[in-house]
Amino acid sequence: MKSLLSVLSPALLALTLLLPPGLQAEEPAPTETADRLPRVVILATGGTIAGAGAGAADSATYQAAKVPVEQLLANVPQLPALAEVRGEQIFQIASESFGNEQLLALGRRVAELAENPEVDGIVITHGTDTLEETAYFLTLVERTDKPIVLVGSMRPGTALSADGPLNLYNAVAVAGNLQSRGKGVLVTLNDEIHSGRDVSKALNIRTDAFQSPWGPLGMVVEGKSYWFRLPAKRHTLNSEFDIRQIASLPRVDIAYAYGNLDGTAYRAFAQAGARAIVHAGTGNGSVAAALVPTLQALRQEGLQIVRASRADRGGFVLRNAEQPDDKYDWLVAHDLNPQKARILAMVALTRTQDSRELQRIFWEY
Ligand code: DAS
Repeated sequence: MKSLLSVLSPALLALTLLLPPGLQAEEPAPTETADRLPRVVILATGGTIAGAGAGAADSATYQAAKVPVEQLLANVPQLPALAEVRGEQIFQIASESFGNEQLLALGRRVAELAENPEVDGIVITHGTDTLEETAYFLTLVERTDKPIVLVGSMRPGTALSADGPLNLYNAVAVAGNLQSRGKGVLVTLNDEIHSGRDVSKALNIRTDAFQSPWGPLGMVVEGKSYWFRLPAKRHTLNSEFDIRQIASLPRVDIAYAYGNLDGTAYRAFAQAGARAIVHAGTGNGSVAAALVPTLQALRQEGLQIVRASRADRGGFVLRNAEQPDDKYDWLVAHDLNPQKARILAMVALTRTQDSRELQRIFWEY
């Protein structure tokens, strides 16, 4: 059924939006475009959402990356009512096996689809383990305002109360919704809409696994989106990075801090060719006194040192607080968790080696 909005002329529609909230016409339907269903492409990469277990009670024992994209679409027969959807199987892997080459290949395909005037939105089905890293990478490098929505699931489709089909339905609804445009790369799971920048997998065996330290952007219920926040950091069309200009990504590693830590891992990463090391520090990204000389030496050799925090449930690493970052020429990851800091460091290093420029980038993205 077409709602009132779909027959309103744009001028009249604009007029209704000027009315006080109580008098506005009803909220735009979830997937309505001017005169047709939206066209959404689903890029399938694998993961649990494409997983299969031996029996319905096997909600945690299964094999990821088994079900092809055609079957994923067939398992949600309600999709054609939301959008004209078609699927592409770009990979079939568990996402813990994503490497830089997968990020680049996926990013290039997304950019091609986003440039296609016949495509209104893109959904990426993805394993949950590194979904947050892919989502942030695409946030940084996709120069489009079209919705790009990543979706996964915590249970395989063969399990009782599988969460994948409804997650996929919601992802297509969000990707086809005009209101989703310009809000950056999005992640939908468990009825929530998260920013691809903020969200991370906070729990490893529950359907409410994905959380954002600053909260979700909104919710999607029965295919309708409800927005409550907007991203505050630069993304997509407002980014200075572009996947079409990135031929390769430099090596950046993460060293996890704990009591009794020494410089072994850092020197090994440097030996392996790392251009930056993210220090997943205790508390405010703290660096043990015994480790400082190693990090200073590595900085002298040209590596960038990025202080992040292993305490990544919200908050941010303060520059020049307990560590003299200006004196040591170190960077701070701001509120990014270590794995997201690594993604930004890789992308930023494709553009600049200058510490001040790199720190600006960490403040802005
Ligand atoms: N191994 C996990 C992955 O592919 C399965 C999942 O949770 O999606 O990320």
